Amino acid sequence: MSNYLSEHKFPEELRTMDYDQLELLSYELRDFLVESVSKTGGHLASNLGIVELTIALHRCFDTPRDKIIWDVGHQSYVHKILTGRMNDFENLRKYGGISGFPKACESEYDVFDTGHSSTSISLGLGLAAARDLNGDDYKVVSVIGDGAMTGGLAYEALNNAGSMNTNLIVVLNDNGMSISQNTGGLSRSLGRITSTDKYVHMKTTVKKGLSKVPVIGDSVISGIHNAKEDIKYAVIDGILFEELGFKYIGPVDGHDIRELCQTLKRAKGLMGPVLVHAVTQKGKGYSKAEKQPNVFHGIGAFDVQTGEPVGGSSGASYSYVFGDKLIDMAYYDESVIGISAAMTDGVGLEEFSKTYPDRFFDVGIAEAHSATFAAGLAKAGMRPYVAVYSSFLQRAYDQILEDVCLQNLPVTFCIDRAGVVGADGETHHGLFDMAYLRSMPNMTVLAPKDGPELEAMMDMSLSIDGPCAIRYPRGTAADLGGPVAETPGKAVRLKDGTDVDIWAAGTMAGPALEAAVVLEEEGVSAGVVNIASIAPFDEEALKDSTEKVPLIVTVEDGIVTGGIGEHIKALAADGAAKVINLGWPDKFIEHGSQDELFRKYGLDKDSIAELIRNKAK
Ligand SMILES: Cc1ncc(C[n+]2csc(CCOP(=O)(O)OP(=O)(O)O)c2C)c(N)n1
Repeated sequence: MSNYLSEHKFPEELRTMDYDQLELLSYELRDFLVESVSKTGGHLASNLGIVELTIALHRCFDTPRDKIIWDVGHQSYVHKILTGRMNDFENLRKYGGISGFPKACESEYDVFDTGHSSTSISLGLGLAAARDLNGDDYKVVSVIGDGAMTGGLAYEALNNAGSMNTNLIVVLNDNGMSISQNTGGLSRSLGRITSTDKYVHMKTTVKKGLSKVPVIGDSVISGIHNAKEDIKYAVIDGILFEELGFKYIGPVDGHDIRELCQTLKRAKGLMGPVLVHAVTQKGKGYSKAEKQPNVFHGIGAFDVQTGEPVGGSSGASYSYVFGDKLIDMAYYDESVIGISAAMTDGVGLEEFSKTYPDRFFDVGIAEAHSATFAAGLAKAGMRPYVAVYSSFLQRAYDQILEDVCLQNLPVTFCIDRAGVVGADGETHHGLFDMAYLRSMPNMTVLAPKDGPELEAMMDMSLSIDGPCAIRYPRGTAADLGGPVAETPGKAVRLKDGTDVDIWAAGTMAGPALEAAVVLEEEGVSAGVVNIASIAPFDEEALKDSTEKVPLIVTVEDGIVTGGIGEHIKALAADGAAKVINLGWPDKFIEHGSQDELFRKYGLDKDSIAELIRNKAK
């Protein structure tokens, strides 16, 4: 068994190793990835699929002088291992440990902090344009998956790059998968290219040819490769990328380091924008991940032998409660439609997509389009439910405002992963939705305190003749008991108190109620109000509250700036009650478990109780 990973200095020594050694290194990397991610959790399948491509990129390019930009960045583990961070993997995605995404503060090899899809070509093109203006000559390589290529921003960048004639290399890592099976016309077209008899035949012919050459020099390979390119140009008519102004090279076997290196070398020598199409297998080398690449896309700790999860939470998640309820609603109402932007599983719509395939749409990684598409459906009488993670919905700000709210169309946004999400960190926390949605005219914004209230609010959404958003967090759905909201615009009192009222948004009602119990035992009488309806807001109930108690504490799992707490403070400004806002501060919140972050930022029950204990005296 080789031991290159611990004995060599990377990425420098990749450039002096021979191809046999590099192949052995790829086995070591896969072993390490499986072992390591089985303990910490993380994005396994995408990284298993990109081992050879990462080796080839760092071998062929002079990193960090040359810039590699990883789209989304979830597939950057191999890159991190090969750029000096192997020993940090035991703390991958943990509080204080390395991030699961590229982070410029971690390494000079990480060019941008990424996490949201389809940005790499724009980022690369910007770098390349600045390089040209500055008279520099480094290379810029954007590595983008076929899933990320379904995002509109990627096309805007391709279109722009095609007319700029700057040197930019785009490597398309095509594994046929987004998180689930990839969707759309481009995916179909790529599939056609890689499944043609000619491509399969060429691949085997060239491989056989290579194996017959006893000592393979670079010039021999180049010769074969060029011939191969010529055939491909001839067989693939009107390829989209060529039409857009790119030189297209491919498809190449993304697990053949030699072929990859030859191709990248060729791409480096070409002028203008070049697209290298590499075909890879998601989950490669670990049979469980090869069979279920969607399950191993992002996974918690698991048993390597069985592939089964270890630990983790039990009980139905909010995503599940949402998906199950939507199936129910669709049964009684034929206008109910489910929409996902490439997150069918994650948002809990898997079962819906099978039960009502005609009324389900996976639109690709295209959140902006999902909102406007839903507007079209609603205009024609449908009741679309767009299920989307909070942080990804940021992509659709303008579409929600202009295409949904301005027309007052009954589109419901079911906003999953609202609040801090934990290990995925800055790019994935959903902290801004309340702040930007509650200011949109016509928009009703609801936040359930628990699972039963989520179901009640979904029923409520059908009675709202306009845009609606329901936000709920990552994790197991709570059941706090007590009354649930029945009408938009109404808050729900969960507990009476005389010293303080805690106004809690959504699931923050849980820690608020717990804090109230702790305080009660200490002789502080704390009431709890579930805000429930962020917009419209129940001003009457607030007026009652400010007249009864001297202190109001607002708690929200969202950014304080522009949030509901600030609104409450403004409304109560003329009254006698003092208002204190709790929520996330005005900065990007790091990764760590949800519990750790709630504790650190004073949003767990103990911190809420302590603050009130000090202020209510
Ligand atoms: C704007 C946005 N929407 C959704 C996601 C969630 N997401 C992360 S990776 C991924 C699939 C990416 O597929 P692909 O680019 O083909 O990479 P692969 O994992 O297949 O290598 C999705 C949908 C995201 N990161 N950003």
